[in-house]
Amino acid sequence: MIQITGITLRDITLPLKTPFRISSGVTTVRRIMLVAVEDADGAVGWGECVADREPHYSAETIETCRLALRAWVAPRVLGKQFARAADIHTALERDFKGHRMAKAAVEMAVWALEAERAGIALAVLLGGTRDMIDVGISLGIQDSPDALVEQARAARGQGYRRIKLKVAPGRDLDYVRAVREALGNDLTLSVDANAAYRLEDAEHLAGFDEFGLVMIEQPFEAEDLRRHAELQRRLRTPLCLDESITSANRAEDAMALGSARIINIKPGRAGGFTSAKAIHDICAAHDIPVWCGGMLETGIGRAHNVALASLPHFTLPGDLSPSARYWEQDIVTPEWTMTADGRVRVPRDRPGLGVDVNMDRIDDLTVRTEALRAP
Ligand code: OSB
Ligand code: MG
Repeated sequence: MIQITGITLRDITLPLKTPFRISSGVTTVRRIMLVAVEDADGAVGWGECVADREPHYSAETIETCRLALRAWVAPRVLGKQFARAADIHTALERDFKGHRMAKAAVEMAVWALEAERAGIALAVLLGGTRDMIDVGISLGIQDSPDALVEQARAARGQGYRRIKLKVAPGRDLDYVRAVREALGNDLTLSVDANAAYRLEDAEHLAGFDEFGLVMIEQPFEAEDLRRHAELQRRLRTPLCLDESITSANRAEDAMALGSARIINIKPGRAGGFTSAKAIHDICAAHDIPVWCGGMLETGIGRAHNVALASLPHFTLPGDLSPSARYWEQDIVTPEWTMTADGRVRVPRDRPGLGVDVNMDRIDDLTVRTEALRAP
């Protein structure tokens, strides 16, 4: 039995080594809400909320998550007993719509707690089988095609197994063409639009077909499954959905409609590991490849993502860059690293997250703390 006695919300600020620009805006300093869940025996599990300050990626923000965690998540979890972390999902779904990023932060922390208590790796508890995962990099929008070529060249040199280019109207075909021409056809290349286009752009988007991309990620709004299906019928390049995939049912709908041939799974977006595993399973049943996306997480969120990505049907490289790509210093020890041939090792031999949470570092970065306790 897991008896949750406390949930602590800790906001930290952490500057990115280099600003990260996507179609909806630029991030220079990340503000991240970490969640520490404590049980009656004093064991702690860590979670990381993937919501940002502004509702650019989804409707949720750090402040909506804070409200949801305080008002609705915490009361369903605190002082309650759960046989296993998987039961948290049920408790958080009953008559409680949406707020998936808020739910995920606690749900994933409880999975980490259960793994820690059981003395097994989170990856093993989740059903992971792989011990090495292919890593891809997501390159932000640059000021010129030449600048992007330099970034892509450096990424290839570091061994990344797939390079994803963020695109937006006005910064798309010429940028991709420049990278293709400079680095050749062997490079595994994809693009991610973060919903910056509309169906009227279909003909323009068909211009990507000549570059041999492995996928075009989320060209349209999250809700636009039918429009994605219409675009997919007009493109050779596979579409991949990210923002749209908030549940296993949504993934099933997308597959049935033909909205995507590849799916990006982010547990922090989909309400947690139980939901992410269900998306993984339904995609496996439909033979739709999946990969693990990222949200510029710290080493805590990365531990969760690496553990999930070790499940058998994650066959494409994940956005699981090493700590040093994002931060001067991460908040975990050891930091996450990548092999010279672009892979990350799954710490299957260490209990829980597989890395230690660096409390001194977190204390230094903390700008706000809120302790929620059982009544
Ligand atoms: O769409 O995958 C995305 C970062 C912030 C918001 C959305 C996305 C991203 C990334 C970053 O692509 C990937 C990473 O964490 O390295
Ligand atoms: Mg994306």
